[in-house]
Amino acid sequence: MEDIPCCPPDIERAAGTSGIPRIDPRVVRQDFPIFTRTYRDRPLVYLDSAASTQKPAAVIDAVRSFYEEHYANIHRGVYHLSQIATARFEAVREKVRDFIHAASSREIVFTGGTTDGINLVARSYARDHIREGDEIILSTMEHHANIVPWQMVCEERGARLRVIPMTDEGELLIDEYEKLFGPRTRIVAVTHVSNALGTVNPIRRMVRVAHEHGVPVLVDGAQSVQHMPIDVRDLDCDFFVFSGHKMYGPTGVGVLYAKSDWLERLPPVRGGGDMILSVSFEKTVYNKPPYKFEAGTPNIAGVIGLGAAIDYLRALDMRAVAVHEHALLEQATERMRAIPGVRLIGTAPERAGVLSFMLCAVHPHDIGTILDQDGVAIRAGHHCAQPTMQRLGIPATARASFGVYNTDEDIAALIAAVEHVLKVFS
Ligand code: 7TS
Repeated sequence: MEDIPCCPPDIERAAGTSGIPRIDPRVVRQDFPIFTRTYRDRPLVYLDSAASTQKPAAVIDAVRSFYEEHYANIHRGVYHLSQIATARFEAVREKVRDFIHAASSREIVFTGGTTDGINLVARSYARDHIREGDEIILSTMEHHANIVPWQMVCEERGARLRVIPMTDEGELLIDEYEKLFGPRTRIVAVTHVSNALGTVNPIRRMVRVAHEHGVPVLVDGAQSVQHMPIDVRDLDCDFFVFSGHKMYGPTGVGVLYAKSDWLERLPPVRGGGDMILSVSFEKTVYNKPPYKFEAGTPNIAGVIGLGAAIDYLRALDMRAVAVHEHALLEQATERMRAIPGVRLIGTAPERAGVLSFMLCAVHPHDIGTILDQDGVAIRAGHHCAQPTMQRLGIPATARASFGVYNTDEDIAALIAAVEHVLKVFS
């Protein structure tokens, strides 16, 4: 199998940047209608792509034209229009498979997003695999979406969480991770990239360790799939989840990838239409995967938009996306580090997409508010990662996060706005 490097420094080491097309964000911006508008009488400086990315015209148009020209419910119509809608919907399943290098499109389940995918796995897996006294391994840097569903399972089953510790810089302690495994460990659920710190975790290695103990791994790819090439077979994870809206697609749609034998073995958690082969009051026979997990009418137009987002990213080339965003992150990190009074939060050597920071004596919400007045949109808060904040002993951070459309000027605007905040509070 082609060995796909999975984080930007890997990509540069493996290929140089020679065979990789270069992204010109000024050209890319022209694909995004929102950047033709001004915001507070200036060009929009959008540095909150980790929360949600803006949408290219290709995605907006795909959704609109689907509704205008091809719309019908899927998997049920004998009429031509429904068959076209079904074919387009199923073509996206194959696109997703190809994008993340899954072995089969039967391993691709459409969900409502990352949160939905994690809840699905937690509930389905728990039914036959988690008992009283069992253990679930998570990391300190998980988003609440990869904590709370497991906590709910623990409450229901009498199981408990074991947490991988991390350094002050935001790196997981892999030796400590290895020590957490025991006879009661049932699953590992870990984020690929931290949304609060930007840390890229060594997933391949973590999966290898878990598999040596016979334990499956769920990877939260919400903050990785839009920043770097993903090869789920190379990662060898059992489950991989992500959201459409963070990768230039619509809201309300996402993907659960699972190795096919898991999808065969795991029970569905939502019952209804489409997930069955036959129903009687005596007995229901479930459909085969992935349909077994897709009860009811799905977000058909959302899936179509997700397909357009994948086409868009593929045309840019995910290696190019990784190199471009890595360069932005390096530049922003260096320039922020040079400002007295700035404290960077999350300084692991391998990072992607996110720059978290604090300014001495200024609450992150005040940073966010003043930056907004300067036309710079960032997020301030705990980023739905309260345990990460607790570990670092801070209430919140200000966070700039990057996408394919961000430019050097965006970084310059961020730096100028941060200097403005420091002046206001000096
Ligand atoms: N996991 C990670 C790592 C995330 O960053 C997020 C959302 C989720 C799960 C949940 O994704 P959803 O699409 O189901 O909501 N993260 C963020 C963020 O960083 N700012 O706003 C949402």
